[in-house]
Amino acid sequence: MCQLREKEKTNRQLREKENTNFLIPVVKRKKRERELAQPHATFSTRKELKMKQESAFTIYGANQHFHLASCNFEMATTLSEAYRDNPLHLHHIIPLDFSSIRTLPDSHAWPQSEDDDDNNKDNYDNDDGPCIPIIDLMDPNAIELIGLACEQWGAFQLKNHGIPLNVMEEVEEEAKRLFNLPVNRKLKALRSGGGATGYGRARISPFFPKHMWHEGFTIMGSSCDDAKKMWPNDYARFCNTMDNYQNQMKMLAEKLTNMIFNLLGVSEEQKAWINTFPQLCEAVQLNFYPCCPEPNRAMGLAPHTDTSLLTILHQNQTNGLQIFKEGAGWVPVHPHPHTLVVHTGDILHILSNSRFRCALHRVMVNGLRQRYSMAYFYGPPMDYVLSPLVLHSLPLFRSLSVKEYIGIKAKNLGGALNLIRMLQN
Ligand SMILES: O=C(O)CCC(=O)C(=O)O
Repeated sequence: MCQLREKEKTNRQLREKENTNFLIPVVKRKKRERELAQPHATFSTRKELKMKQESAFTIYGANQHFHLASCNFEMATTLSEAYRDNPLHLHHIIPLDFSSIRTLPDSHAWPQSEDDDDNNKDNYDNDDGPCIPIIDLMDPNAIELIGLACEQWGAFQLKNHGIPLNVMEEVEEEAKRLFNLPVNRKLKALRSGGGATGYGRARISPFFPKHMWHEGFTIMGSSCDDAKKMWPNDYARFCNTMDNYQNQMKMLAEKLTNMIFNLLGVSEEQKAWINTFPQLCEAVQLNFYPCCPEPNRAMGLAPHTDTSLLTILHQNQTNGLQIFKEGAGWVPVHPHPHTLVVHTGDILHILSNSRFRCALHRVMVNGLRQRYSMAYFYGPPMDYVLSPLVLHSLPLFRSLSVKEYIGIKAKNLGGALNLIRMLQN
């Protein structure tokens, strides 16, 4: 009996650790939840208020935040399946027309979090303090350095990665071309309520009480159908650029995965899926953070971890990305020319039996500069069974397919990792 209680206690502690809401501590959060539950506190217009009342979402209980970003056509279908019972309301899909906004609407004004009391949002681009490692892929010790960065941070910056400069310049240019389109053109490629691809707010939007200062565009497989809707006569440039970017990123992701798996001691058989194209889960996410009239009260992208195995991110030369590090708070990831950011996602966290962190990250916005980022999400096929690959201790997670894990995340919002965590002996 005692042992059982001890087990329950350990599990509870583990869950609590994992469930830490990095945005707002519990007591404060409860108070804010009550405040935010007042519709007028969140939504400025009657229409928005009505939408909120109609919405079936209960967003205030969300603990660990995540990003449902991954995969190709099959994945898009699965995500739609996962959301069929909870289709998003239009106000969680259609972004604000930022070009016409001069003041921060209440719907986009975020409460200050306690983490920011120490590490003030004002200082998010200050240069002092810790920062994620910058690793040279040509360094003879690159594998060890990457392993260390994944253990300590769940993220690193990568230089000499081999992605040609023109590929990065072109994808940035096309992302700018897309987000600079008039709203009515972008809305032609609007994501559907249960859909995963196209133009819209961040897919994590319903899990937060406030809206983000952000527009996104998600690609899984070919982007041509959506591109044709926005540029009926001139879509090829966009599609080709996105295909090229995706292919280049895939090669890099494969290389990094091989390196990481070698470091973990994963067998050839266990990593055979790496070459199973086209069933891989991969996606490109274009992000735009317009200049904001009150950047300190707004949030570009709320804290989340990626579902992927690895995420590779190109950011334009505008600050904003931050990674949460225990003991240090929110740490800025300053852009360096020709350098990519790599995050480890939930899947690598599971496969490494918690050895590697999944980086909790968010994006702050800027009063003067627009930020663009292009994320590539990479992971094993949908039917791949996730379970810790190399065990020096008991497995911390039960086995389940990628598809099942995505379903758990979709239905339970946060805390998905806790739901697959095994009891400790
Ligand atoms: O814009 C960024 O730097 C972060 C993007 C991101 O986290 C995402 O797309 O999931």
